[in-house]
Amino acid sequence: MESTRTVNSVCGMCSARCPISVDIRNDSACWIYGNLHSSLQGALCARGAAGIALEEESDRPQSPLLRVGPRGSGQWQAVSWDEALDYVAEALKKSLSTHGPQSILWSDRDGPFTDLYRAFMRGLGSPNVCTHSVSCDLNAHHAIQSVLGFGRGKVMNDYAHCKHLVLQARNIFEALSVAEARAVGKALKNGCRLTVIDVRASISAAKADNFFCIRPGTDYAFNLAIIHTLINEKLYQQDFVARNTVGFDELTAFVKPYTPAFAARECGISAEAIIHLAHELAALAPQVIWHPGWMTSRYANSFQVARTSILITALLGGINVKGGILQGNDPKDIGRSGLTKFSDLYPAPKLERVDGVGTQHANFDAAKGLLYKAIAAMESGQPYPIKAYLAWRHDPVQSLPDPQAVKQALDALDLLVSVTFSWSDTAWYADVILPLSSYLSRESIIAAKGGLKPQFFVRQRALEPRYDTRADWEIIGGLARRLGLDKLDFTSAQALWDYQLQSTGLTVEDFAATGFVDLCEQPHYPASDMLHLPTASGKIELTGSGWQAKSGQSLCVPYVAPETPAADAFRIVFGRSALHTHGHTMNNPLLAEQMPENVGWVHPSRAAALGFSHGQRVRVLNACGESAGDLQLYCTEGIHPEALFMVHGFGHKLTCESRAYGKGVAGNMLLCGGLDVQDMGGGGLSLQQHFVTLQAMETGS
Ligand SMILES: Nc1nc2c(c(=O)[nH]1)N[C@H]1C(S)=C(S)[C@@H](COP(=O)(O)OP(=O)(O)OC[C@H]3O[C@@H](n4cnc5c(=O)[nH]c(N)nc54)[C@H](O)[C@@H]3O)O[C@H]1N2
Ligand SMILES: Nc1nc2c(c(=O)[nH]1)N[C@H]1C(S)=C(S)[C@@H](COP(=O)(O)OP(=O)(O)OC[C@H]3O[C@@H](n4cnc5c(=O)[nH]c(N)nc54)[C@H](O)[C@@H]3O)O[C@H]1N2
Ligand code: SF4
Ligand SMILES: [Mo]
Repeated sequence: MESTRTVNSVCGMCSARCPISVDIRNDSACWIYGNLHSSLQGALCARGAAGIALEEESDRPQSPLLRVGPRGSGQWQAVSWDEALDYVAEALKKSLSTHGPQSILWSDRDGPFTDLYRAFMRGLGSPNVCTHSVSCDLNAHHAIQSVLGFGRGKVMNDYAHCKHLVLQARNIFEALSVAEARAVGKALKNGCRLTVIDVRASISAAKADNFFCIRPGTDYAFNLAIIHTLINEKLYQQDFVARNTVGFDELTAFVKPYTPAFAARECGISAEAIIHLAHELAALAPQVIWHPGWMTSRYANSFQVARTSILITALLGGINVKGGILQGNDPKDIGRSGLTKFSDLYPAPKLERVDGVGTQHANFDAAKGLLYKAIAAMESGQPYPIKAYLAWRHDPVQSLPDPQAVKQALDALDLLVSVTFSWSDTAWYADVILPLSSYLSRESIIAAKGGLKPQFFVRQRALEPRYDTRADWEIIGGLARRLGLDKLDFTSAQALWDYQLQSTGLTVEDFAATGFVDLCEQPHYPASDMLHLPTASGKIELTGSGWQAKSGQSLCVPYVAPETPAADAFRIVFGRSALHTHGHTMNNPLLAEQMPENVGWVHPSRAAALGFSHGQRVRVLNACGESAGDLQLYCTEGIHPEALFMVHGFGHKLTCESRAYGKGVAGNMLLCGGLDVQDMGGGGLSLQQHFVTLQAMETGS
């Protein structure tokens, strides 16, 4: 019998990218666990453990595929890598010569492994790189930038020293990053208080000292009332605010009308409870974190909800202090050299972006982009046409609202390429599928993680690919070679890593023992409590003065009450389950067994009034009266009566996904016209500004 060997690598089942160790026997993975050298100490979530099932899964594209029937017909021809890459390279050359480099669009899921992709797009000369962020964290990202000058990726929540954590629309114990959930779990054991503000009783709510079941869409009123109370009752950290903030007087005047009594009427939470929370927070300040949220593409005011959450932490003195929100360190902040970037191999394109980021939207981050605007340009040709689109590790058809509208725009393309390891609605609609090896059978570029202890980490190839699939760098290299971008044609992973490490004093052997290299021994906290932030003033900008100077729009935006659903309607509300990642684990044999479909959470009083009961199957209709499929009702007192909650990612309609096919409801089908429903404060989509109705299923249907 062959002995077991262990490879340290990086989980790829979600974007948290936990450090893992993989035990391998007889060329197969037999066990995956959290890297013992890391803070995970062996721990992993259910999805991480189900990585072996993904590897062994045969319901996935097994070789490059070229579309032979109409788009979306599912008629494919299996081809060799040379044929597929030749096809894509020729089509890209045609776009370049006929419509210019700016006609090529790229989107991906962002994160630490994207530098090579960015270099490829720079090499082509296109400025049009977008991420999934418009449907995820863009509002929080821009909100943090408007107050603190740095973005979401640099935020470090110092849970270890925090004394009161507030989670508002943030479900840390189900919408997981294992290290973060463990850090919060440990903090709670050590006495940290937890307040959860949610529209339903999540697992995080079950662990809370205070749980506020808030009326959906009214969080902004709640936060303004907390700010009002902190200021009015002088509960804020006066020295800290005087030294480190600008805009206090303007903020004070703005929040004046937003009393706890006002918020109580909006949110359905008593004024006394709001005042009590403000006092509780002030008593433990400055070791307080009001989490600014993650999935914040929910409402027309989600940018303001995230912005006011940072303001509350700031008023309590919790910025850049132990136990609060810190600006994570880059290698250079602690005197170390960073990785050499692939994107430095080519100059940044000077052409204007198709989505207006940097011009019309001067404040918005070009590293994220506004994907829905790029998609609109496919159809309108304005400000210029987009003709080729590479969706890399991204399923825009399933993750953006209104799949029909997205597909209609995609129809205007000359080329749609999907690079993916699983089937997805976008892959199904593509002209070419380039199948990526699963994360256990590919290596990735070395990645840098900022934080109190910055780190480099590497994904090693634990196994050889089971099918005719390739690693990212092999696919980029193959395209680069054909397009004359020789600098990106790396012949081995070793060559790729050597390039990145050239000025760090490290070699890839330094990663062998643990899979990562810590760049300092001890956590690096700021040396002084005098802040030097990357804002225009260098201070915390309470009214977003620097942001406003660029956009010309005040950030003191009045609260607008959300619409109340009609008597037969519910506001659609989304979230995650700890057992699935978005839309790409529903067909995983182990996870499908644990959670085969989503259910619709509704309040029993609403169900009863409409004649429905717990466990009944109902059809869910969008506001245009179209059916998105059917699901089972889960009646619980633990949800606000206005809301219908479902876990995102189900309702797959691809027959090639044998386990996921036809199970549950796809949320994006419920968002008709949703590509045009946005929060232009932060640029994110408003996926919960939509209502749905329920219909009884006819017997036998
Ligand atoms: N209605 C509704 N819509 C939503 C949400 C919601 O709650 N409700 N949530 C939103 C949120 S927060 C997000 S982040 C998005 C997620 O939306 P997406 O980013 O589109 O979701 P995923 O399913 O994670 O990944 C998309 C595709 O990438 C492939 N993939 C995954 N990992 C990798 C990888 O490492 N490399 C490559 N090449 N491919 C990979 C998968 O096979 C999958 O087909 O959806 C958003 N859309
Ligand atoms: N298991 C698992 N973990 C994941 C992911 C995954 O797919 N699966 N995806 C990762 C990604 S990309 C993201 S963006 C994060 C998302 O992380 P989170 O944003 O924390 O996750 P969600 O479950 O989308 O939403 C959190 C909570 O917001 C609540 N909520 C909805 N509407 C409102 C409202 O109006 N007010 C308030 N106060 N609460 C509301 C929901 O009920 C839900 O419990 O999770 C990450 N981690
Ligand atoms: S949270 Fe779970 S699925 Fe995501 S990277 Fe970590 S172990 Fe993998
Ligand atoms: Mo997300």
